[in-house]
Amino acid sequence: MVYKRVVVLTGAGISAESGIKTFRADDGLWEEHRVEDVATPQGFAADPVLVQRFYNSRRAQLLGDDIQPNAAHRALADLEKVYGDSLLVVTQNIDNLHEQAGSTNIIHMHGEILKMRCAYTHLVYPISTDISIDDRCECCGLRGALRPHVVWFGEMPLQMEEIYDALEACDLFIAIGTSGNVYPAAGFVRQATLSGAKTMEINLEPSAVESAFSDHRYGLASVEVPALVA
Ligand code: BJW
Repeated sequence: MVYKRVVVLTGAGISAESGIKTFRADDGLWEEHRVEDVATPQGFAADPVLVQRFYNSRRAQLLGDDIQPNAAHRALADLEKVYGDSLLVVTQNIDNLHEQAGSTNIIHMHGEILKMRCAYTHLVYPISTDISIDDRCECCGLRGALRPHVVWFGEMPLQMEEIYDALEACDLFIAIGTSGNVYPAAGFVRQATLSGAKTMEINLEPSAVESAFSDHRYGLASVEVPALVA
């Protein structure tokens, strides 16, 4: 591949083969939970214990021995060795599998499950264990102030200015393992197209925005991504 600036958007599908559930599959996370209950500020306000439990269990799973980056994460890390800072991975995933594989130029637009945030001061802290609503926040000393450092529906995704700057400057945009149902990420392909970039979708199946892409590869991310960057 010979491009000057590449932006790769990743979604839950890239981590599926590492053993992390996607959201919208038949056995996905939203089959087990109502989105409104666990992924909105209103859900958190109504039942913080349920929401903390949901994220505590996903954090415990991620920190278990079974979850490792797969060939797709590793292929993107290898690509960064060639492109350096000219390759930006924008992930919607809150896991740390891109980092574990060796990628360093990453934006976690929907946050990171291994961090927590004070709801009042917005200070962000690393976390490796459970968050309980009884925990006191380091910065404000209040109980119940700590929340997962993630972006719920109705909240503004992170580092949007940097992302749009990169989309305006890129000549290749690749989306991997995302259903194209959630905005603003689902709209990035249109921004990249406006910038004159080639656009490619890699997914198990056509996404909700597949017609916006100029190129498509359907199959497992662990097969298609290494094949693309080889
Ligand atoms: C594989 C595979 C394998 C599986 N290999 N592939 C009406 C129109 C437009 C927008 C809105 C609207 N009404 C409301 C909105 C806004 C709303 C929104 O988009 N709602 C939609 C439901 C319509 N968005 C927001 O509220 C966002 N904020 C916002 O818009 O702020 C205002 C703003 C304005 C202007 C500019 C900027 C901002 C915030 C969205 C936050 C989403 N949060 C979540 C939870 C994060 C924390 C957590 O993880 O718990 O993010 S929801 C969930 O969905 C999570 C994901 O990151 C996100 C996307 O899911 P993803 O990754 O696509 O997963 P799946 O499961 O859907 O798809 C997986 C795909 O992989 C499938 O296609 C499989 O086939 C494939 N696959 N195995 C290859 N092995």
